[in-house]
Amino acid sequence: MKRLNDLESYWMPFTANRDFKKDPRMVVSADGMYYKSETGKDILDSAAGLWCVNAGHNRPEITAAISQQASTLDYAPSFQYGHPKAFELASRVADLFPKGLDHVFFTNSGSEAVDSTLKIALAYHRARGKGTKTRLIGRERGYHGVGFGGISVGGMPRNRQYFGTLLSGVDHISHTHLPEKNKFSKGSPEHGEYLADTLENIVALHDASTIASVIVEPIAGSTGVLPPPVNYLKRLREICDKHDILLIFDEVITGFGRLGKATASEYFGVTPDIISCAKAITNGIIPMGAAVVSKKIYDTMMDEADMPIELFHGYTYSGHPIASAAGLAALDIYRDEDLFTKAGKTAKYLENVVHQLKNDKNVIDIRNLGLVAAIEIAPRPGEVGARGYEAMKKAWHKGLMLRVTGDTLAFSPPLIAENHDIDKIFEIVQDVIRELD
Ligand code: PXG
Repeated sequence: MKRLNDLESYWMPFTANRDFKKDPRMVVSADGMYYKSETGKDILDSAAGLWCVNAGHNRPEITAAISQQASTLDYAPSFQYGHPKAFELASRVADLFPKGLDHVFFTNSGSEAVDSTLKIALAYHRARGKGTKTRLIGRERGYHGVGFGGISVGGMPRNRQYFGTLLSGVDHISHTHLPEKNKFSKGSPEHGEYLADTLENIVALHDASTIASVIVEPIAGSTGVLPPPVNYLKRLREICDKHDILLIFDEVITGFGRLGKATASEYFGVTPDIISCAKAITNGIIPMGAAVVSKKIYDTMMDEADMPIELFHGYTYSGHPIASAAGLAALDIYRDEDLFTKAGKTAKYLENVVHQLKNDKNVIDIRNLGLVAAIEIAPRPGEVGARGYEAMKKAWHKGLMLRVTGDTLAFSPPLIAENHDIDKIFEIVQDVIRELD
């Protein structure tokens, strides 16, 4: 197929632009578990796009809802005016999310959702007369998007090092990766609960009276899939409670069924004070995110804020009508097809299949939880990330869309994946791994 434009103008995000443009991996359509490439080849999607297309591609129910909405109410201002679908979607999300997390602040991405959680945490403490609680705590190896708030509390060095001094007053608890003790664990690793106590060190250093919140991904995704150690999140919750620190779970990848439940919070039985979410809220079809907050936070803001506008924050497209319509249609599919439960069942199959690659060439660790898995390949000496990158390119030529982070291959297939799809993904991956030198 002839391309109508050249490839120069588009500066692609998180992409090796020069290399891509020499040998592009271009998709032109998608359906179910598959993309179609520009040359007509079927490409199996092992990553649900970028962890967002949970109900699979090209769902007619969602496209119909979008089209209907676009021709009825294309846009409505989100400041001082409302439209019914945003309220309806907020109620539906609140209903799905853990009890007590009842209020939904809409954004357009995960990065904005994260930054909104941080701002809400600060504004909440101030509203309740604890305005000294301003420090934002994140975790090493965390990924919280690319806004300045998100990269400040985030802990992936390359996402931070090029961008100046970031926010001040930020600190990080320890990551939970203990490969010596935990490698090839199935599900949550046994060792590492004690690493939650690194929050106590931070409290000892800065004093709780200066700390607003701690944000973590319940399962660290972008850094290479690190499921939390057994009891770790519960322990973190206890320490936050002890010191009056808000606990924020960044559920941008875990929200809407990835672990077999609506949220990771539900899966682990640990309820934070705020959850950020995005991606699968609309099945990825149109951008949307949200900060979902506790009744305690919302009520405090409503009761204590001294201005008629309680929170000086929001986006032109918060609760956009078309995104709201897409969100409602996506949630209907999740419910009607019981997709979260399906994902929970397929997760067991995935665990079994992925760990069969344990003895393959250069495989140094395999991790999994829910419908998420990772295979870590030993880095080629002096060339960290090269094998991962080559694996991604080889997989494309074999008909597989594969996400890599460094030398870790990460899997997050759509929740509609059948066991035979899982088999196919790992047949191709095994081929790829065997070809890597
Ligand atoms: N928080 C978390 C936990 C995320 O995983 C974001 C925030 C930011 O969301 P937006 O919508 O602003 O991109 C994310 C995004 C990958 C990968 O393959 C992960 C993300 C995005 C792209 C690729 O690891 N997560």
